[in-house]
Amino acid sequence: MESVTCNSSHLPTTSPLGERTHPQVQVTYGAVQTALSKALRGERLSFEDGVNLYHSPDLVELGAVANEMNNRKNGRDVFFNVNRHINPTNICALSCKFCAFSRKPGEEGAYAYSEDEIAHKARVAAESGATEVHMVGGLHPRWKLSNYTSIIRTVKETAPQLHVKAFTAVELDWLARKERKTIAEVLTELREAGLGSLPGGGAEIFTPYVREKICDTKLTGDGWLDIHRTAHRMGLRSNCTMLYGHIEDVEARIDHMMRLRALQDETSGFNVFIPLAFQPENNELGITRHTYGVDDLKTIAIGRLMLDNFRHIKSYWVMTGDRVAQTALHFGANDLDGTVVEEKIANMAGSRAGMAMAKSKILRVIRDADRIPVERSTVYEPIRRYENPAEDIIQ
Ligand code: V47
Ligand code: SF4
Repeated sequence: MESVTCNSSHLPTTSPLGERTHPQVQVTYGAVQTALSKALRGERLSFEDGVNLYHSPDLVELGAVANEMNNRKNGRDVFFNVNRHINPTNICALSCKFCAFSRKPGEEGAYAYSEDEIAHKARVAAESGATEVHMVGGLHPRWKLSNYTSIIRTVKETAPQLHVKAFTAVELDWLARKERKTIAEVLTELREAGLGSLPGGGAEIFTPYVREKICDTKLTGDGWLDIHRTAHRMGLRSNCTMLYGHIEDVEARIDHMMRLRALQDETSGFNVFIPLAFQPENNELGITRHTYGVDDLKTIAIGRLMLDNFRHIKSYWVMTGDRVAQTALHFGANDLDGTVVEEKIANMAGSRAGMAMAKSKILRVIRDADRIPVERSTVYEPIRRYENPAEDIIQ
C-alpha cells in the first residue's frame, strides 16, 4: 500500500490571498497507516502525522482509531450539561472579520443587558435545573472591570448554585489593558466575585499567517495561551476551542492543536477541546459555505488523536447540527455540550442548529448513538449517569 497516493482535493488549503484552493496533496496511504499505528500504540503524533491524517482516504478507519482511543479513556459514557448561555452585550470595540455577532455602539441590533435582565435569565435557568451559566460577549468600550465583577455577582446572588464559566481570554486581555492591571489581578477580582472557570473562546486559529487575516487587532495566539497559563497556575480550569472551516489550511489546524497540547503538558489545566465549525453568514471574509460532515468528523477524530493529554473532546451540536454531532460520538468525541437555551454567536452567523436543545432530546441523541448519557458539572464531575433508558423520561 506504500505507493498509493491519497487524493485530498476536498481539503482546505490557503493561498497567499487567503482563498481556498484545491491542490492534489501527495500523501501516501503508508504515512496515514504509520500515524494510526502510532496512535494505537499510545505514541505521540507529530505535526506531519496530523497533516497526513487529514489526507486519509479512509474516514471510517480514522474514526475507528479515534473511537478506540476515546473508548480507552471514557468507555461508552458521553457527557452533557444543563446550562444557559448569556451574552451580556454584542457591542464590541474590535471588528474581527469572521464575526457576525458584534455591533458598534448605536448600530442597529446593538444591545447590552441590564443587571435585572441578567438576573432574570439566571433565575429562570436555575429554576429549570441548570448548573452552569456560560457568559461571553463583545468588548464594550464603556464597561470596566467593575461591570464584569458586578455581572458575576448578580448571577451568584440570584442563584448561588450556578457555576459561572465566563469571559474569554480576549475579554480578560481587554480589561487588563484598560485597567492597567495584570491578568492575575483581573482574575483574582473576578474569582472573588464568583467566577468558576474560563470558557474556550477567542482562540480562533493561533497560527499568525491565518490570525492576521481573520482578526488582526485581537490578542495574539501566544497572548491567548499566556492568559490560560496564568489561569491554570492560579488553579482556575479552562476550555479551549479552534475555529475551523474558514480560510485556514490543515497545517494551521494541526499547529493550533499542537500549541494547545504543549500548554496542557505544562499545566493540565484544560478540561476539554472544542472544535467550532465556522458559520458563514454575515462575515467580511467573503466565505459563504458551511463545513461538511466529513471535515467535521475528521476534525473531531484528529483532535482526539493529536490531543493525547486531553480526556474530553466536545462535539458542539450548535455548530454542526445534532446529526453530525451525534455521529461524532463514534469518531472520538465524548461530550455534546448542553441545553444552551439562548445561543446568539452562531445563530447570527447562520447556524441551522437552533438556539437550544431540551435535556430530553440530548438524552435521546446520546442513547440513540448507543452511548450512556452522563450529566456533568462544568468541570466534568459526573452529576448523574443515566444507566437505565427508562429513567430518560423522568425529569
Ligand atoms: O471565540 C465566532 C466563535 C467563539 C463564529 O468553552 C464562531 O465550553 C462559528 O468559544 N462561526 C465563542 N464560530 C464561543 C465559544 C464557546 C462556545 C461553546 C462552549 C464553549 C466552552 C465555548 O465562537 C468565538 C469564536 O471562535 N465564533 N463567530 C462563527 N461565525
Ligand atoms: Fe468582538 Fe469577539 Fe466578535 Fe471579535 S469575535 S468582533 S472580539 S465579539
